[in-house]
Amino acid sequence: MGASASGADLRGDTIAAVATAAGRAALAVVRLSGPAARTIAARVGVPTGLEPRKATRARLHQPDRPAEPLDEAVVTLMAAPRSFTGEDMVEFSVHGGTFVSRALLVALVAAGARPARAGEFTERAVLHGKLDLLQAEAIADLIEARSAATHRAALRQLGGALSHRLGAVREALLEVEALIAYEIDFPEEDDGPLSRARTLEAASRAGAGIDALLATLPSAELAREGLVVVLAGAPNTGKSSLFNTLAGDARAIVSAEPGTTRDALELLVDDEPLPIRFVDTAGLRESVDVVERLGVEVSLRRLAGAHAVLVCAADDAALIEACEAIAKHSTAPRIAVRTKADLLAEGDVWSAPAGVPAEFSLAVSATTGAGLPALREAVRAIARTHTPDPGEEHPVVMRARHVSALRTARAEVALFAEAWNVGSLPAPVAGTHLRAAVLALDELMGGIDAEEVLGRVFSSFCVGK
Ligand SMILES: Nc1nc2c(ncn2[C@@H]2O[C@H](COP(=O)(O)OP(=O)(O)OP(=O)(O)O)[C@@H](O)[C@H]2O)c(=O)[nH]1
Ligand SMILES: [Mg+2]
Repeated sequence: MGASASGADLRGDTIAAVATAAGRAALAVVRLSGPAARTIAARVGVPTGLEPRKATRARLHQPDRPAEPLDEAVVTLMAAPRSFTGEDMVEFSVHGGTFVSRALLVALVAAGARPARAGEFTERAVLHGKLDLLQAEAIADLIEARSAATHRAALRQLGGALSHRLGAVREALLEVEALIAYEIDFPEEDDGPLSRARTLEAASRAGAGIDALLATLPSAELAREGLVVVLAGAPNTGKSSLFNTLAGDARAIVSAEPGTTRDALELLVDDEPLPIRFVDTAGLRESVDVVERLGVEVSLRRLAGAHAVLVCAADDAALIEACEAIAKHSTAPRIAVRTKADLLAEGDVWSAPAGVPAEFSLAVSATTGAGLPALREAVRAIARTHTPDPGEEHPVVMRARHVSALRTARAEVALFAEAWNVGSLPAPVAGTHLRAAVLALDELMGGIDAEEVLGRVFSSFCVGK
């Protein structure tokens, strides 16, 4: 395994890397992992006989040259197998910035370590059975997380929720295999239709388990991409101004000239239960201007993909009209937004006109910020209709790798059920589909010696992780 691109040498190799991002910072972390970790650490000044898990101060120096200091650091030994990688690990908290950590890495390499490849620490954790492959991917997702929703999904996967669900599906498949093995071995003890039905029932349970996981794809995508909320309406109704207020920044050009916005602008705002992707679009009208017409086409396209629409208009009659017009282009829930509420007569409390064809109605002012909390709340209410009950443990499939393995497994289960149902194939042949399904799941969880899979997964990791 040691010669391959992905397989770590589980015996000889000790790896080192800077685990924190380069740049000006108070601290940086350098990690060392492998059987020679203690010896190599000692060569750069770490006291010998460190007590595991106890932070110890050390005066680090060039290998075997105490007169050439590197840094005053805090060093912690995690002894095998109770470490992240399952090997002896030494973690150095050194002073931040780019120089000290790089110099220590060079010193560690001079003392006998090898610079780690991207994701190699986590790969070792997988190879030592500390994590399965799905949990390892969850670490990468956790590092990449940009919203509370993706953070939550990654933590759930790291906690083993997805592995657990897949394990249950795998168990169901093994049960089917056991049932047909019994038939193959003892054909004379034919239980007839009863055992055939039992086998099919177990296969359909496994199939349903896979379907349930595949059904989480849209919610995983929403967590990553955000709920798409399109601001739409006639020109000059204040869409871009509202967009800017939501962004807290002058992102879109605003002017008293109708037809200002041409291209769609996007803004991703983290929120609960989902991040929100606000999209400002060109005002909808018939125009002779070619560019504006193209802009309107973009608006209509974005409307078709919206999860919710903020229908903007600056007076009540126009608001009703705009809601009706938008309904032709989007079936998503509408929030009727009466814009420029600061222009209402003083003391006037706006109430939605009767029969406005929208799920929510409210008045906002981009100028004063009035009505924005209600708008955010209405958007949240729509987001909640797209998320499962937060009280439940819902693992989701996040990656193309998961989807493709699950689809393979699902197709094989279906092929098995079909062959079994019509009795067209002898049991051992039908059983090959079950094996293929189990193998797809094993590859997904990293349960088999799949170096290629490991290589593919870990190449996208950060160095030092
Ligand atoms: N008083 C007041 N004026 C506003 C408000 N929002 C926008 N306006 C004004 O309305 C005009 C149009 O604003 P925009 O935000 O460019 O409108 P738009 O809907 O994006 O227009 P198009 O891009 O042309 O479709 C500008 O003169 C803004 O200053 C508001 O809340 N109060
Ligand atoms: Mg605009």
